[in-house]
Amino acid sequence: AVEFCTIGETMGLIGATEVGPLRNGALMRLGLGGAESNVAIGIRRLGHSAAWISRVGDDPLGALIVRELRAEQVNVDYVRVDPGAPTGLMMKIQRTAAASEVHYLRKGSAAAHLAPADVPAEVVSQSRILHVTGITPALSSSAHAAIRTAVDIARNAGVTVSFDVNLRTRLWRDADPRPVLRELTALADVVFASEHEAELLVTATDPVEAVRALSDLGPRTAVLKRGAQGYVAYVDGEIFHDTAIPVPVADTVGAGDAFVAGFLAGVLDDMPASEALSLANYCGALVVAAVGDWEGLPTHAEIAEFRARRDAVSR
Ligand code: KDG
Repeated sequence: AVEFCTIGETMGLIGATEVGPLRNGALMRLGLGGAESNVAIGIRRLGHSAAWISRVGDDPLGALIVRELRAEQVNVDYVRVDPGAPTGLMMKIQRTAAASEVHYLRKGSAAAHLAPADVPAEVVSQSRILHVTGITPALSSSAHAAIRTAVDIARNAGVTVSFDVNLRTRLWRDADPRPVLRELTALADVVFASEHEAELLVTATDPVEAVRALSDLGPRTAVLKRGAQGYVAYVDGEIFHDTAIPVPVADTVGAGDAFVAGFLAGVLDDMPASEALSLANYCGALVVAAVGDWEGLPTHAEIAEFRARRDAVSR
């Protein structure tokens, strides 16, 4: 059995290697990215088994994604190769040195065809944590149904359900994301949200009120991810908070996924909340300090080294 499983879309990712608008052309580097598989990689690097459930197209991007995740020792046994639709693609540019911009070519992608039959019930029910995000229900109604199926299986089996709100405005177009995201929050044991996402779901005047209000929707644990300002968390009735660990920022995309991976790995290690949150904070910092959505995800050894030599050169 795998300890952690997640379901969602991973896309090819072409990222500009220079700053500026895309329309003028730019040198691009090909990789991959997807919120859920980013978390799976992070959990795996922290020493736990992880499965990523999805669909990819029968094309080189799909092959690249599966190959790379396998290289990260993420279980890809439950990834279906869909001959009828392409793997999605996302383009990431730095419009200015401080601001990333993401464009999607994912409509009708293989992962948008995810459906309840793609969910391996035995894998989900035998895991300790199922992680889903608010991206998947925005892909299609069958993808929405697939994560509902996974969540129902997990809940019935007593598996911890983790939900990252991950609002992607461009995917919702004219639809109102709130009822769907609120419902998934209510079904989760652990919810992660940015301040903006929390504002969408609950009414609160400060971060502490926001995490309490999110928890009132259902989850025992609610975590507000606040970028450089760090986090505020409500865990089993107790408030925890800290600022982010300061690092030279290379690329902020993926910081949230790294935070989630660190926290959930801490849960799998049965760490007290304060320790799991600290691990999460280090994971966020180390991803922000590296280019790429997931490449900087650390191992425990890398975190220890970073803590020991924050300002020194490691030789
Ligand atoms: O979460 C960071 C990115 O990797 C993620 O945003 C890509 O899955 C992605 C999406 O749908 O935007």
